[in-house]
Amino acid sequence: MDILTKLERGERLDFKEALALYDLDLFTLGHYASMRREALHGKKSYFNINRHINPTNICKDICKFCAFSAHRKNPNPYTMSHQEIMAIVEDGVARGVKEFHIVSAHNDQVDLEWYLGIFRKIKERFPQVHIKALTAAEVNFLAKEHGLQFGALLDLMIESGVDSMPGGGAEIFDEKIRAQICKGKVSSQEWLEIHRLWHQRGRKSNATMLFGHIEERSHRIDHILRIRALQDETGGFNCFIPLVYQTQNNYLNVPYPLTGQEYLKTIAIARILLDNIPHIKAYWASSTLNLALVAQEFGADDLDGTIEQEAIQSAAGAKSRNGVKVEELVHLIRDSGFIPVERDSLYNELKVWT
Ligand code: V47
Repeated sequence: MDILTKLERGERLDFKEALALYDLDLFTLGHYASMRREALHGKKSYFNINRHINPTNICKDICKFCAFSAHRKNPNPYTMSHQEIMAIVEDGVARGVKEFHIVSAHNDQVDLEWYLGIFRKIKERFPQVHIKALTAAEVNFLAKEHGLQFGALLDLMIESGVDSMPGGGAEIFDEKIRAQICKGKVSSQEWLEIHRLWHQRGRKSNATMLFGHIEERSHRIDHILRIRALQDETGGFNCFIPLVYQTQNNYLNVPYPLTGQEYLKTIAIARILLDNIPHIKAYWASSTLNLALVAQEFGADDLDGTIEQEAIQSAAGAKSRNGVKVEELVHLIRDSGFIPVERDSLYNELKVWT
């Protein structure tokens, strides 16, 4: 059976068929991705009112793509005190922030209690807020640094107040590419195992893919299919997030950024292949807001949120440092023909903005 017939029938594609999707023209891909998006979500586009906090940039690992961690190209190491973090949280909650997205570097100069105490203090003061924290790369680092099994650390995170896990640290699962861009960091197998264990605890998480650097299309397909396989097993992923590699201030020499066309094709292919993951996020901090809005026509149904302070993409060149105002995000979603739906971190609908 040819691929178009399979797409028409909504059937699952294998690796070879999935790779061949890239040879279809953008609008054909957009058509099939939109069919899936609309069947799941209609014209709704989700966002949340969130605040990113990056409590430290001191990192034991050196990923070649990273401009956030304190290294020779970015020599400004910092580690926030719990007091500083709580001041940000107090201010955010007072203005309506409902989710704190907390991602750090792999800091061996602070103890485990410094990491976990952040969550406990936030939850003691504001039990209602959602904490999305610690990527699988951080979990891997902390577990090894402090002699814990992954499961034991995940239990400590839950006891301390972490609600869900962000999707970072996945990068590209292909082991050869991984060895070139982030040698020594969490392996692909470990990343998947940490999310498996998290899902087995009844918790939700996201999955990212960093692309537009030295990987090939086949590596992206391999990555997406490994996520699909784990989702078949656990059902614990809420959303998939293709992150566009930002080219500045890091050690990967990639002269040209990814094209808009390649981004949209990848969003559409992810929507088509991931028949078991409810949401595809166009993370505007890495794609630009403009392209994220277009991505709504190619399968994306989630635009992340207001973010307020973005440090990882912007360190590498993205224009996302100051987040986006909720009114602007709503206006942009509405004016691009979609329905802005404020969601909580687990995708329960909070408010349809009119
Ligand atoms: O894993 C680092 C990426 C990720 C660069 O779960 C870069 O909702 C582009 O976890 N160019 C961390 N990307 C961010 C993360 C995240 C972000 C948004 C939403 C969610 C979610 C999670 O940032 C890392 C890495 O892939 N990153 N450097 C760069 N130069």
